[in-house]
Amino acid sequence: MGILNVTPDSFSDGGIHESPVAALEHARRMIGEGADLIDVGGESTRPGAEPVSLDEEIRRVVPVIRALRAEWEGSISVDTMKPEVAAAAIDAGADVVNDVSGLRVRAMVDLCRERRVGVVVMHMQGLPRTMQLSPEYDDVVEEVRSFLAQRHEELTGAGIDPECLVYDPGIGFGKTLEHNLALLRAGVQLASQGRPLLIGLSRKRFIGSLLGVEAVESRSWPTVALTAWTRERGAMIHRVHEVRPNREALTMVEAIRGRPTAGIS
Ligand code: HH2
Repeated sequence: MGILNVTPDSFSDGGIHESPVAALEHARRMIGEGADLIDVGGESTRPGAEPVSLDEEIRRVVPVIRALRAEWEGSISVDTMKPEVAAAAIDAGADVVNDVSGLRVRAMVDLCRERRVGVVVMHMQGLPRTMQLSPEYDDVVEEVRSFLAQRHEELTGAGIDPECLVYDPGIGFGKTLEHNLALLRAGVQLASQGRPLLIGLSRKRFIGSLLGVEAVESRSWPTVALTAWTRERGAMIHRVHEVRPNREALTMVEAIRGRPTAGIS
């Protein structure tokens, strides 16, 4: 999953792909490098980020999704917590909703069921503005696992096809360094009911903490190493900024595992 942030303030690539033309170019590059899925986001969820208005978020993501859909048949997800944005994105051609709040809003559940889109259900403690102030768990692995399992029951109970669901522990979303490491260690145990596990760790802050360096650019190679590691721990979808090196790492892992590498060039 290649990340396409159409935002002025994302932590890693804010402002770079803000115009629709630049965004589309970046999407094409990631597809050329082997992305199967492009995740378009119009609101930064970095710790402390200010919320964006509905109209502004729609204005950012819809033109990019429409233009990308016109030239590409792969999967396009919209990274949003707002059902109105998700609806506009689906009308424009998105076929997956990536909701970092885990579909807390009932209208989002109804929309995903009615439009029968794929859904990424992520765990987050709190909300982006405050989530890193003092994250606390008794047992982070058990709490995230049981939250995702409970969401599975609730969402399928509300009529969402289980085949549409993907789960994500939400690395960095209301988690300390130790929490993130525990979740990465747990791997596939976190995914509910055998549904695929998605991991988003690309260039995140915990990597900088472990290395003792601040620069976001210095987090790229460790991201690639962790992509290979998390694949071994059962992750099936890897949300990354830099597609080529991560795709190459996955090609190596799949070759060693002896699995077919269909779609990996
Ligand atoms: N991480 C970010 C945003 N969306 N979605 C899922 N499912 N999982 C994640 O781990 C995840 C996510 C944060 O990364 P990024 O999009 O690069 O930054 P920002 O939120 O500042 O735009």
